[in-house]
Amino acid sequence: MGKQNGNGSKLSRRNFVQLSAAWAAASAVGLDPVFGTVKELYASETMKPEKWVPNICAYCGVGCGLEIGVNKDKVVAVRGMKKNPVNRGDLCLLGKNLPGMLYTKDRLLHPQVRDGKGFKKIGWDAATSQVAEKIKDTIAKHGPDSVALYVSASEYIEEYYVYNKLFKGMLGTNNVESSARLCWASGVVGLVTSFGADSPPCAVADVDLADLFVVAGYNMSSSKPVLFKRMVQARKQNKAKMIVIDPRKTDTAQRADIHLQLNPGTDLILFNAFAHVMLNEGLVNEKEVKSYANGFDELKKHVQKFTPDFASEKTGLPKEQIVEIARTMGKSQKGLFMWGQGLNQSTTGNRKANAFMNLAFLSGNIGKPGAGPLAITGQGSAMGLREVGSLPHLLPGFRLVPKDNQRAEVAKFWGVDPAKMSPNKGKPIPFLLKGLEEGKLKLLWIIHSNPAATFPNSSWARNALSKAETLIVQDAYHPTETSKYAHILLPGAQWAEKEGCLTNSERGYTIARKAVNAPGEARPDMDIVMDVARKLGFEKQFAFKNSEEVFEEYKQLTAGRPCDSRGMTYARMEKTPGIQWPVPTADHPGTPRRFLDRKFPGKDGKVMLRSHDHKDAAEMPDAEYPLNLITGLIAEQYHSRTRTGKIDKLARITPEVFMEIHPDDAKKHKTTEGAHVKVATRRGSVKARVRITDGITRGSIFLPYHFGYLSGEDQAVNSLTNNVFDEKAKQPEYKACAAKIEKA
Ligand SMILES: Nc1nc2c(c(=O)[nH]1)N[C@H]1C(S)=C(S)[C@@H](COP(=O)(O)OP(=O)(O)OC[C@H]3O[C@@H](n4cnc5c(=O)[nH]c(N)nc54)[C@H](O)[C@@H]3O)O[C@H]1N2
Ligand SMILES: Nc1nc2c(c(=O)[nH]1)N[C@H]1C(S)=C(S)[C@@H](COP(=O)(O)OP(=O)(O)OC[C@H]3O[C@@H](n4cnc5c(=O)[nH]c(N)nc54)[C@H](O)[C@@H]3O)O[C@H]1N2
Ligand code: SF4
Ligand SMILES: [Mo]
Repeated sequence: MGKQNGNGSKLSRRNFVQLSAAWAAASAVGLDPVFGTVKELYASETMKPEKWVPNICAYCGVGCGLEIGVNKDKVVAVRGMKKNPVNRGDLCLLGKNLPGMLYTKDRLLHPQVRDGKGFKKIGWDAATSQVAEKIKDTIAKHGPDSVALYVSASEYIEEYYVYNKLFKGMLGTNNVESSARLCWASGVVGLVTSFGADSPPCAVADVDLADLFVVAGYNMSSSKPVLFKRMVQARKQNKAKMIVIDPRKTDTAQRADIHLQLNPGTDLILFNAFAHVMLNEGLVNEKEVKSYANGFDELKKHVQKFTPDFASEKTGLPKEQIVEIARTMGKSQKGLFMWGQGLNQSTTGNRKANAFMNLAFLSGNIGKPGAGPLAITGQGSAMGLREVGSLPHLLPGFRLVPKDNQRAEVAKFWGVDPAKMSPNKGKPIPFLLKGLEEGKLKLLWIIHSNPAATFPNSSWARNALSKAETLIVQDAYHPTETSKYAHILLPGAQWAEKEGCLTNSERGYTIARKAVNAPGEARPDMDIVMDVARKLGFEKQFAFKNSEEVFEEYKQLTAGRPCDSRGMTYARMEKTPGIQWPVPTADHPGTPRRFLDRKFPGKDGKVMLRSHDHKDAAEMPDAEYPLNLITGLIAEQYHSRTRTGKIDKLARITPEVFMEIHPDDAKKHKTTEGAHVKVATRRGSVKARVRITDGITRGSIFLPYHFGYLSGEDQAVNSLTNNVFDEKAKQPEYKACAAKIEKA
């Protein structure tokens, strides 16, 4: 394991080179993202803070509470918040290095408009007037659905509320889309179709109780380090088993008791084979399962063809191992089933999520503490945005756009004519971009997202963005891969510079207090949108003086809904972080776990066992493109690197795109460790440095996806990926396409 020991000295470039070499040698991620001890990499304090301000990490869905150390209006330190029940004072490499993202040379400081090939500064009044006018004119000419908003899954509840109130309530279009689409859409559709509603049942504290962790397509040690560390510690105490299912021997897999290094894309076959063994060997309590689940007989019949022999042939795993693990699952009393993008980012991601949850249902691991499917979403606010309705089919309080009565409730609350609120769902981002390409969508306003870097087949996405009649980009930085295409650029305040609250993946509330003023003229995203709303004539509906007033209005709309949050206030969030909805009254303690009575939101109060067939990825390796390309994250970078890419000590660890390849394939393709190669697919090509490792299955290569074309035209990893999407959820298939390698 690539554990490094800090010796307190400053890391020189040479040390970094050594670090990088150690990193490479430890196959996947050698810097020990979980128990990392290179002091310099974790040190955040640059000056003694005068005060500490409660906030939350800007990155992943674990949602670690933290305190921001401030001195003279500058963030000089962060520390984990001890009283936050999720992280209990801990922070990972990314969390510890948050302050570095604020003070970069490329912060967007002023509103700007396109001026020839460049941009020129304008004042806020002119900028928001222009945005309002463009929206008004476009809707007058082409109707409400000719405009759209694309936001992130990392914003505050209040921001989402304001966005949705304006677009869905006042402007009459449900085109409010979010990057949650790229992130967890298949998993959420899986939850909805397995449980009958969007209902994550478990709590993070369940990891302290479990006797079995099944981790599928999830590189948790790098993507959720604080949670994974807690799992590793709990496992030791409870003598729990950890099974990791991943075609790569990731750092996570290396720490597991059993690593199932399956052939990519074959998970559904494996899960159905587990069900086959459990059902045929009498490991399932049929009467009990039927009392809370529908679809039992159908599934039993369906999985008969998924014999261990058949699964072994398809997955490449030994038959005996498949049988043994099915038995372990069947016998487990407290099994936690956790999954990530290795299942979701697929054209059949929703099916894989269903088939994975079947295993929890069949083994009785549901409706009790320490057991069940624990879905920790990718971005920090993916849960919150769903509650507030920040997707094209949703309205606040998990209400559904097409449901007349639910739409009418919201219309009444907002004081608008129900006929003005559109009954048609808005469009997911693949269709919004297609709309731009075809000239049907005229105006796109992007807040807090960088699709020109993160969307699959990014050359196509860039071309679509370039076709917009009006593209408004609201970001904390400029240039980004996306901002280049903007007509209007709006500077957003970011983490530490604004106030709001969010709920993390376990439905827990945390407040983010403003710690410092934003640089230049940057302003909170919510304030910018409200200014535009008021200029569009909705002064009365957007008379909020601050985010707390917005929250107070939003929470009234949760009355009687699954996410009832009327018992929450800012003061309560600050005093007791992590209270989980439903929390209907001020004296309600919150709800750590749901469905302990095994009464579910689905038909007859039951969950659904779903019978699915396997389908190959849209593009499989062939004679011309013989390799399967997997993309994913690395521990020290976050998404498109607009933030972590500028923190020198993080950026230097992995300065360029690398490619993991199996020794046998390296030989076959006549390449060597450290060489540069050209990785090509039917859509584009990228230059990558070769890392030879037996940690990846033969026939596949792996590239980290964080690099966009601003890192170099030949570094844009998403110019390779395939713009095909989950059949239901429309999440991209980032984990599989056909590739070849050539001499660079
Ligand atoms: N450091 C860091 N942390 C992050 C982020 C970040 O950018 N950087 N982003 C956050 C966000 S938004 C998200 S969504 C999460 C993502 O977190 P993860 O889901 O953990 O990350 P990925 O690397 O996308 O994919 C997980 C694993 O799926 C495996 N995989 C690929 N194909 C298959 C397959 O066919 N079957 C199986 N079983 N596995 C497969 C890959 O090898 C990879 O190890 O991380 C969050 N945390
Ligand atoms: N090939 C491949 N591609 C992938 C993935 C993969 O596994 N493989 N994973 C996908 C996943 S899981 C995800 S979640 C997406 C992420 O995709 P994106 O959401 O597009 O990625 P980010 O880099 O997080 O973009 C956030 C943008 O908002 C800006 N920003 C940060 N804070 C603020 C703020 O407070 N206000 C404003 N206005 N702007 C702000 C940042 O500078 C940045 O430009 O990428 C996806 N892309
Ligand atoms: S685990 Fe996630 S939320 Fe916690 S500090 Fe790390 S990136 Fe932030
Ligand atoms: Mo994500």
